[in-house]
Amino acid sequence: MARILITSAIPYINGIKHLGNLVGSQLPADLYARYLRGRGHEVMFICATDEHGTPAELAAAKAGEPVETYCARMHQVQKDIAQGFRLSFDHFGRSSSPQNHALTQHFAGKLAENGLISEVSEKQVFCKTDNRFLPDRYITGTCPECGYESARGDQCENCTKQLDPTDLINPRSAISGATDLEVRETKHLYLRQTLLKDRLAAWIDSKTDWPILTTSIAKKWLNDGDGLQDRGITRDLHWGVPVRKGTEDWPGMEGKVFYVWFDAPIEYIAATAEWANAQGLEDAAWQRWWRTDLGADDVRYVQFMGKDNVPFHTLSFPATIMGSGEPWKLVDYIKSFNYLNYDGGQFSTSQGRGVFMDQALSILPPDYWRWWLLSHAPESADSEFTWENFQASVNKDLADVLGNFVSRITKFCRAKFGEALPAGGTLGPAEAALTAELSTRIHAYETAMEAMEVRKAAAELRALWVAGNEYLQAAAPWSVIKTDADQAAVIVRVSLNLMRLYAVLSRPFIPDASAAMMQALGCTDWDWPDDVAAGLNVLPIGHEFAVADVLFEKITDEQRSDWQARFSGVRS
Ligand code: B3M
Ligand code: ZN
Repeated sequence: MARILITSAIPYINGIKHLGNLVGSQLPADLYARYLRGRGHEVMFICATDEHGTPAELAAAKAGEPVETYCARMHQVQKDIAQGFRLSFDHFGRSSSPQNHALTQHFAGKLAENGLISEVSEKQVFCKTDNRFLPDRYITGTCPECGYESARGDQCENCTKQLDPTDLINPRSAISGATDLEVRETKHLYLRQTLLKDRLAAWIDSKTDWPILTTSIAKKWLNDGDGLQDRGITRDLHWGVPVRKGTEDWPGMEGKVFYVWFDAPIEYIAATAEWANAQGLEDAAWQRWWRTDLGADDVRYVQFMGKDNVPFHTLSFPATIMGSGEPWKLVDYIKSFNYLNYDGGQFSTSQGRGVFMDQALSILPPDYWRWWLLSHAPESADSEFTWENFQASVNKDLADVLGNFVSRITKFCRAKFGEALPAGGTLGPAEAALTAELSTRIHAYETAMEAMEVRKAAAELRALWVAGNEYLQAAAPWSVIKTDADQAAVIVRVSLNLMRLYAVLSRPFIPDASAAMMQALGCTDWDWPDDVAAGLNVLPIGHEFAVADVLFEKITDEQRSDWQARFSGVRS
């Protein structure tokens, strides 16, 4: 049994995420966590809301609420939606937690002790119309790298370059559009990550098994001359973690907070501490996941994120960890994703284009979305959601292949033998061939899952469902029973046991359908089929079951075109 720590990029607090966000981090992380738990490993799966920064302040102001109230409310909203998608976090934390305040201040103090913080008196953009300093992402302008005209002051969405607002050409306030920006003097802390460049480079070079998407982005920003600059880690804002050196005041930094991107990844650790505290456990309970001197040396740590988050996770956060000089766990593997597009364009939170998580759940249960999103995950390239493709996948894979198998075998058994596994007959060559095929395919499924090849895993799972259908079709118990009831009984027993295997194997992808299959089978044995022959013999002769409700309803053409029209425009 291994111990695996899994974190998903933590979603910003303001607003509800769209399906592209979901498939880029939280959902594949959940797939992996569920798979590993299914194999009997010890898993700690962590996510949280990313609550600091100007977007939260502005959204709260717009909602007419104090920012603390707004964040508490939106945290609950996001938590409920995550539950709606069956995201099986061990803890869904909050970056505004006291634990994260303390840890963020602790890391800053250690970095200062180690000579990795400089105090820089700098000129910052102040907007007279808005009467405030403008945080980086609230200044827009043209990217100096690629020419994209709506680049934000912290990062260009188009080419992923990390930016400083003064790099932008033709800058303006993203809050008001005002161009009466002026530069004022203010003091900030900088993380001297350039001093860690060699260590970071050696570390990234040692990660030869990482996906190309991850290492190519990391190396680009590490080696492209100005990629790894020292970065400001404080801001002139009210809402955030107050700047302190550990538990002490930081002279000259009164009234300032840490930059949201400094405290957000630290929340992975803090959320694990929140988990332990919520369970009434000692600090040792979370430290054994994060401190290599306190038991985490045998933990494998895997992060999931969209490609735009890769620079912060391959450079800035590791710089914080390494620079602390303390034995904190560094990530072992970063699984990153490209973008999911929506029906001929892009998902857009600002324009409300596409399907958002709450809307998705309002029209169909979570398994339908989980299956489509995971089986079309944007791994090697961007992928696209279309309603036609969604309808076709659901109707074919879920309804025609898996759903049909389950309905056919349970109904046939009830009609001919009653609602219990029938006696009689012995396994023959067809069952031996099925067992051999399932063994090979389950092995391929496991290999894909362990490599986090999400699409491939989905394809292997589907192939397993197809194999069962083909067996049933060829064995044809509905014909055999006319001449040989014992032989028909064998086919039925094997098929009902196969249904249990499908519940176990499919659970990481479609947990509700798996639970429904198990419930219909009157079974609670979720053991992974390490031995397929034994796995096909778990439900004994005489074991009672009930015919399952329809597992998946087909999506009609009318529904498809209704939804297509409903989600084409702007979210109100
Ligand atoms: N909240 C950006 C995002 O949601 C940011 C991720 C933080 S991960 C520590 O894409
Ligand atoms: Zn750019």
